Amino acid sequence: MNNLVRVSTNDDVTVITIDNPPVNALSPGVPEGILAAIDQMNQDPAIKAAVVIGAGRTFVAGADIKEFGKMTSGVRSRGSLLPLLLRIEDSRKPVVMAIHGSAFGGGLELAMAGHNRVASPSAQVGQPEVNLGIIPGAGGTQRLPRLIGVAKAVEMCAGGKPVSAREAASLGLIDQLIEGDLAAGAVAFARSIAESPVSKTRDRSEKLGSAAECAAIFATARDSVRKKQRALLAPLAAIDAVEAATQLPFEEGCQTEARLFTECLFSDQSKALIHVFFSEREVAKIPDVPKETPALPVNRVAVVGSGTMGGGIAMVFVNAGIPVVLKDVDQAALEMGLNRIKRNYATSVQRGRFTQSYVDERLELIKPVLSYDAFSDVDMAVEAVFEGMAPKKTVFAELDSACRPGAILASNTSTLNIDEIAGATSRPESVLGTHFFSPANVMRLLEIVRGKKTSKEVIATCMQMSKKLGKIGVLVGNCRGFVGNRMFGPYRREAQFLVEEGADVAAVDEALVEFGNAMGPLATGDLAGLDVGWRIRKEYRHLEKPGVRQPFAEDRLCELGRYGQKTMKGWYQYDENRRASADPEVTTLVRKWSAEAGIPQRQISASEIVDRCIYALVNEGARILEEGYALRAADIDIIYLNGYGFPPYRGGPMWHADTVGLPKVYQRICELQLQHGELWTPAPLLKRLAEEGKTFAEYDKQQLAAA
Ligand code: 3H9
Repeated sequence: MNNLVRVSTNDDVTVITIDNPPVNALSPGVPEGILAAIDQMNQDPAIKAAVVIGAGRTFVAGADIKEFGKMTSGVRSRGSLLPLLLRIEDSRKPVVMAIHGSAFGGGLELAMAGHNRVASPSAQVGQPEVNLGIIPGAGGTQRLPRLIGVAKAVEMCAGGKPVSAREAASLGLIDQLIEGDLAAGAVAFARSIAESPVSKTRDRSEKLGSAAECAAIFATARDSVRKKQRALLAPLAAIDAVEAATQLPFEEGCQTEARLFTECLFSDQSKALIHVFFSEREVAKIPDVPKETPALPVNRVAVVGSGTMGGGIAMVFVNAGIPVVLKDVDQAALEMGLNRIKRNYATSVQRGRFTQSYVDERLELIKPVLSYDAFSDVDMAVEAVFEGMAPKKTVFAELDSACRPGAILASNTSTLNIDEIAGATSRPESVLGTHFFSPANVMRLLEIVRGKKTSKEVIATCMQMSKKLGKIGVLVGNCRGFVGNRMFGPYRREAQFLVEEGADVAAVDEALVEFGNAMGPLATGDLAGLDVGWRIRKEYRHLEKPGVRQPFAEDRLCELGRYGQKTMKGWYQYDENRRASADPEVTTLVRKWSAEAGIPQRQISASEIVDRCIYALVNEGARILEEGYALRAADIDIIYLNGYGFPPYRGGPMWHADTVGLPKVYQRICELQLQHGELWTPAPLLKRLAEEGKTFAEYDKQQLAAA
């Protein structure tokens, strides 16, 4: 039909194959090609039915997301998928959709415009549009409730989670599961129904439910969205659109859906979430480490240190089926570590995440040891000992002699110089940082720290491995704190300054939670342990510039033994269930320390709190970018979204700054510099881009073109 859609015949059935790699997205030409093939089939008396199937690994992953950017920037007008699907549904002869891989978004909408659907048991179907800040825009919110009922349609459209083909079959969305050859099974199915009259989804109404039933479903769904998907526009719009299906004829329901789709598509939230979608895939691309770079095998791993981090890292590997040798210095430490791992798994079993037999198999894969004897055949060793240069160097020297030549030696340091650590070995090309985030078995981010001599093979191996481990690996350069923690420093510095200047502890956290962050900066400190930063600050005190203001409140709290949740006291006080409450003692202490330091006290607004904390991130991010420690602004965004609870619908700190407008951000930073001095010196790159009227996203594109 065209080069995106192929047509063949199998006796009396037309087979229409969508061939638009990598995921058969409905790019311009694909729906038109399918429709042309169906029109032709209807005119051919020898043909009784059609099967639509995807070439390669999947059916159709949805509309072409790249097209959305063209639509919002006016390059392309809104696609005409909806009327094309209506015409497919109008086919006089049955059209059977044969699904393998995924039928997502527009892919499921296409499938529902067919008269029947068959699927491989491993397939998945869903309306994940809300994850991109939009709603189904080609009749999905109108056809899905007609096929599976209102409650499940609301769940799928507003929640965005796919369902398995088996579940879809039990819901009535899939007519038959086909084991084995999908194309052959689909053709046989098409032949079996070829003589029956076609049934159009849009004409059905038996599953739409009564007004009273529907009212309760929509009220509960809206309530749940407001609680669980705080601040997101698309899930509420999706519910409105499904509600329209229950109140309006199909065509009018589609008009409501189209209006809501357009409103969502043009929102900042959607632009941010689409940026996140592409950036998550972009981070895997390293200009000087092409994807053909050979990766080394990682079939057996050792972890040194069975503390919270080491234990979590061991869980990450065994969860991916990779056996782990777990070493600690003595039996007591090792047992404590193993017990922590067992407790973590027990919680997962209680919560229904894992079965006991799965957990038993994972635990079998962990071999606890006290010596390096079992390290000789591991492919990679991850060090997760106490954060200090001296102990790390000792461990790396030991690893160097215990591990076979070529084995990768990785440090889980969160701040220390990876080249200095590599210097303790005879193989700096095999050394890099793998900075997992706590809890390692939960957090998705993995900062992969490239040392001066780290080989390309080692980088390629760890980038690929991160995907196998269920992590999102982001390559960063070797600067103090790497990318995430280097930016977190100024962010938490400002949070402390604000309290020292008179803001309430809770007001600082609340302003940032209201901004969308998962947690406020001070509560995060309490969770991570205030002593961690305190220890690091002590190690780096000699680098502080004399005369430049430094926060003192957290160090003083630590001096009083207030380390946060672990000591039941930090910025907040905690009960035995780790529930936080404001601690008047902290307010009194900070006011006293501030008075001694001569810091004037004042009322501080929520918007100042947000500006100071968020723009501190942006300014440091711009420096990191210019210095080349992050490959792209988008990489910084992905780090903040996956490691630091930054709200995805704001796209990450750098995208957020682009959305506000860099001239405005720059101007505010200049004001803060006037008020607070040199810590707020604008990053040169930010200044330049603001003056040129450019964005960080444009900078990324420029850099890519130059690479
Ligand atoms: C929609 O359908 C709206 C409708 O209601 C209609 C409105 C009118 N478009 O993820 P991967 C690219 S909205 C364009 O690494 P996997 C992706 O960027 C859409 N490109 O593979 C990557 O490119 P590159 C609703 C797409 O095997 C490559 O394909 N649908 C699209 O790990 C491989 O992707 C969704 O939200 C797309 N739709 O996972 C589903 N999808 O190699 C989005 C992927 O250059 N897609 N690409 O970096 C997915 O969830 C996953 O891609 C999928 C495969 C599970 C399908």
